[in-house]
Amino acid sequence: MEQTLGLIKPDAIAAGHAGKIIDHILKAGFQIRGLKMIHLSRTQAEAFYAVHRERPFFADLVEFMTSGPVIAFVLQKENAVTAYRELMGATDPAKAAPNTLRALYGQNIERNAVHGSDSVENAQREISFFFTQAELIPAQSLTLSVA
Ligand code: 3AN
Repeated sequence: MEQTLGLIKPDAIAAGHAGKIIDHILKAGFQIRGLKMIHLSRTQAEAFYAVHRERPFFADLVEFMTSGPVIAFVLQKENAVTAYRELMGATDPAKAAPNTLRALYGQNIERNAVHGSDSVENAQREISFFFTQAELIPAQSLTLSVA
């Protein structure tokens, strides 16, 4: 089963949207294998977004991503990378399809509420950026047996 790395960004946490975003993700059938809240240092944010180092928005992006805590999570589902990108919607909330996380909770192309890995390869890199293998819950522990 495929895994992907998601983030709830500082704007959505500050606006009180974290609970609704997690609820939306669970209702879409994703399992959460790991979850933590972390306030990224400048060094961590620069490393996480290193591929965008040369882009004009890089300094602002790092500033924003270190302005408050983020919630990081590992999601599991069939085709999790693509499925979660679809649930998030386009990078620019104004262009995101109705009822996607960014259409519902994003403010603009930078403060767009959530992040999701864009490939299986990047998902593995981003998961290990935030989580050790020991911090991830084994899939079989996520199936509740309710008496
Ligand atoms: P996505 O998050 O949809 O994969 P990327 O990887 O192109 O989009 O961009 C990473 C992050 O950089 C975005 N989530 C957004 O916060 C920020 N960003 C992207 N494009 C712009 C832009 N033109 N102006 C400001 N910030 C941007």
